[in-house]
Amino acid sequence: MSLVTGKEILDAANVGGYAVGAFNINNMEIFQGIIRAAEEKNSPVIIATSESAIKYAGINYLVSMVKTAANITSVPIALHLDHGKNFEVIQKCIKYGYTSLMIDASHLSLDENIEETKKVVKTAHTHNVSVEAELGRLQGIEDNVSVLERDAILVNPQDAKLFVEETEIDSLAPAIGTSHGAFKFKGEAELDFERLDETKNLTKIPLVLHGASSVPENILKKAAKYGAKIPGAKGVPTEHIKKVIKLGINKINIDTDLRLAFTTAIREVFANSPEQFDPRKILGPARNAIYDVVKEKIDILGSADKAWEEELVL
Ligand code: TD4
Ligand code: CA
Ligand code: ZN
Repeated sequence: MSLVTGKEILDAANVGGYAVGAFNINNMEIFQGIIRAAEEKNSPVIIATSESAIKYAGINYLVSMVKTAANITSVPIALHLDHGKNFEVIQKCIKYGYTSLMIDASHLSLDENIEETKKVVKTAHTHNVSVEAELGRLQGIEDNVSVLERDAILVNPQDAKLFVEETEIDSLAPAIGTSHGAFKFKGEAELDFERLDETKNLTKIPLVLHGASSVPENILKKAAKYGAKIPGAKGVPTEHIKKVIKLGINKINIDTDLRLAFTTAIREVFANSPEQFDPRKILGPARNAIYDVVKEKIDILGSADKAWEEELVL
């Protein structure tokens, strides 16, 4: 089938009460690992590329790779621009056939964020491209953060309602205490579930959780065994992920867990087989590690067997 829109995938998830993984890619092996897992689990999948991923791999290579997979696979795939900040990159993605994009103007004031997001929605929707936007800052809420600070960092549910009505976005990423990367929490992993619940009740649209990697203990252990030095790493516990999905999150963004799995597998090969220099013998196991992680995520998110039938392009 051809690429599907982000909206098609996320509206179905919203109705069905599950979430779909948005997995970031930078190269072919990461991508193939994800697709193989989605096929194995018969799950829809969102392939995310950041602006820096596009810079690294080249938009032509990324788009051809993802469209090729879509043509030969039976699972629905959306190609998504993650954290689009530059209007030229956004326009380029639309031109190249992306089916979903995020406009990240959450660092601006609410009014400016609305203006910027509206502008993107207008062009994107003309081309049948879905739009995600963000409210609040991706930052942890430590115990000592005051109520005032919390209000400044996290999503305001009333603002979210206004924002969704004004902009006509297809999905919203509300900040509820997660952050990007491997160091999300200093103490307990704390998320603001109440704000999430209120935001869902007031907006009803598909919601997105950024910074959703779990930074699994077993992978950290293995990485450390083979020489990694990433002390203090901590992610979002799986129980929290299950809870936010119950409260209305329909898209779960995962990058860090893929990076950790991929590079840990490479470390293992180098440590155990220092004579090895065939890239396929090094990146093959890394691709398998991506497959394992994504399969596990799909089970947690509840998107297994949610792929729908469409005729194959022959
Ligand atoms: O949106 N994302 C992925 C962000 C990756 C962007 O990084 P580059 O600019 O270096 O490509 C997430 O929300 C992922 O969250 P995670 O918990 O996996 O870090
Ligand atoms: Ca932002
Ligand atoms: Zn993000």
